Amino acid sequence: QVKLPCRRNYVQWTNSSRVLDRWTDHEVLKDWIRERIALFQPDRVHICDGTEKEFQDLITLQIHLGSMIQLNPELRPNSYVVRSDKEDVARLEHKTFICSDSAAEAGPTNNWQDPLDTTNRMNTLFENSMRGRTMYVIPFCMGPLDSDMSYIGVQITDSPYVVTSMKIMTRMGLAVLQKLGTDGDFVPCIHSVGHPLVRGQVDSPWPSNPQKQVVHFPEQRRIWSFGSGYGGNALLGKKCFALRIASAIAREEGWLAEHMLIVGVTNPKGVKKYFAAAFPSACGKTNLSMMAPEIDGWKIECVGDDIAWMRINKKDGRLYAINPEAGFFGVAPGTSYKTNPNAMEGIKKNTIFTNVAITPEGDVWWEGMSKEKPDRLVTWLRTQMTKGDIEDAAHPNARFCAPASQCPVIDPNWENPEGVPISGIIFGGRRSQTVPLVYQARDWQHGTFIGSIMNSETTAAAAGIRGVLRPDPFAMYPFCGYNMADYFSHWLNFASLAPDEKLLPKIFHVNWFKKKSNKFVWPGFGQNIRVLKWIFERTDIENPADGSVVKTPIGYVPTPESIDTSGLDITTEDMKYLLQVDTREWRTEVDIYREFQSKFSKEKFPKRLVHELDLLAKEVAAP
Ligand code: GTP
Ligand code: SPV
Ligand code: MN
Repeated sequence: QVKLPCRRNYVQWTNSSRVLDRWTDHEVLKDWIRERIALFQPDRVHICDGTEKEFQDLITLQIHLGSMIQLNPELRPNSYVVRSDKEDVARLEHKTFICSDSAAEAGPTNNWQDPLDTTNRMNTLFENSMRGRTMYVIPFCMGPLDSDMSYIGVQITDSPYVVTSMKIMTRMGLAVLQKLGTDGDFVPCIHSVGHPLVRGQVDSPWPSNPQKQVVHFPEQRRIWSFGSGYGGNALLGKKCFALRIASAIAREEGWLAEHMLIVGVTNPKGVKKYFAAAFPSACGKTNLSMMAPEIDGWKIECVGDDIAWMRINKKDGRLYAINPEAGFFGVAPGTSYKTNPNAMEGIKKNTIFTNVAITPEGDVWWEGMSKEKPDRLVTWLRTQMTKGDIEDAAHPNARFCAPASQCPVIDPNWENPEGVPISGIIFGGRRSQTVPLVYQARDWQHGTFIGSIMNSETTAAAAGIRGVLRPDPFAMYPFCGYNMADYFSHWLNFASLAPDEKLLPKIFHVNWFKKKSNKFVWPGFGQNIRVLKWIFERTDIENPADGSVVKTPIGYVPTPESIDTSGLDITTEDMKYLLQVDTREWRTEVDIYREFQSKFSKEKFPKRLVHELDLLAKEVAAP
């Protein structure tokens, strides 16, 4: 039945009686799949068609394997919990590599390895790595199927958890094979949990391998990931493709692939504008993108919560953005009906939860979900706890994975093949000190500088210590697929792609996380609309120096009166604190930025950003 050049003769086709040839006439794709089968030696091969039946079959399989638990269908229909291995809970930045031809092309912010050595090493790791397992082939499209801005990938994986997650996070299956045709381009993505099974061996509920690594070849546009099953390491369409590989493609083709949410904001007069915002991992993108605004008359609609692909539209010369994803892979802890009601509504059904706690009723729980803790629960580490001693019930990077279409405030244009026009770009970070609630850049170059000097306190989204300040320019430090000096130049030069710089979005910076006595001063969440309102109105003003702003060394900061705080319980003193620019603190900042800039080669690093830093240093210098 199977005419594949495999060493083993019992490759079965469980998905369909048809063989590879009947699935596609794409010879390059078929050759690639055949080579992978020969290397990985899976017991079965399954080409994913993307149907609901296939999804349900794979869910049933995971339940049977003991790796997935079905939640109470009356409380949370078609929803499941998966608990990972203790060592496999977040992105692994020190095991993520950019294998460009030279180390200089990867740049000082990436881990580089020689592409040839790495290919050889990965070939050895992957040899026979799928023995005893099914190899799934997932054709997927990043972006709406009918968009010129979309790109196709094909992921091979031996994890049914990955397949069901990819079904939620991307457009996948037969429709993508059709779009690919006989010679369409695709990014080949390979993933194995690296845990082959011998006959009779009982599988682990979360198979993985200690030799975890996530490897990117930007020139060849391919991705290899081994050993980890966690989201960012295993759902290769997301950070690996849509950011690391796509950023390299975008640089070549003159567009932008960014770690940004996309949100539609409508004012009480009915005027609507879209904004894109880059905050580092676990710093508030999902929350801002679907926020329930706390001032009357304003409306928020969500286009995307994590990644934006943006290019200049030839028709009107403005910057347009699409969300390449089809689902949300969001941080669960802290998500509640108080902080993010739209996320809570959007995960009521058809959701896969990872590393959350389970209540006796068969529902989920995590820290911050409700004021009252449940009487009893089973933690993500599978231990029983009772009310008094409930602690670390969910992992701080526990996630929900839900279709975007279920979000009650999903934007009517979220799948528009042309994307949505962007009026403002907002940078932000987690800064307990120094950085004001909001400020505006003077122009595109200054805005690029503001993106380039972002620093943020580390979170649970990546393995390692939390709460340490580190550079995260454009929230892209872990995701830029090439030298960040070139990335900055790309941003600077991008202005010349617009027919007129005036058509480009205005650039802002926000910080929801400023602290006093170890407590957040700004209420955040739905109250962030007050800052969005100021930003919204600022985008109508052609010259940022006009209007009620204070010109400061870092840019234009709102006067305290120009932020609408009506009905908000916040003191004038706190507002002053949130908006202050303390030159002494900024002198320390300047030192941090200098140190960061010094990591790059002088020839590569854009002079315009050195100039901006010199300017800032001069303005904040001690009198
Ligand atoms: P990734 O998916 O990792 O890229 O993260 P994200 O940027 O989408 O972060 P998300 O919105 O999931 O927020 C992460 C954490 O920050 C959650 O625990 C939120 O509850 C918390 N958070 C979000 N917005 C705010 C805010 O305005 N104020 C405060 N204090 N916390 C917030
Ligand atoms: C992030 O870490 O920025 C995420 C989650 O959005 S992951 O998919 O793991 O990258
Ligand atoms: Mn992210």
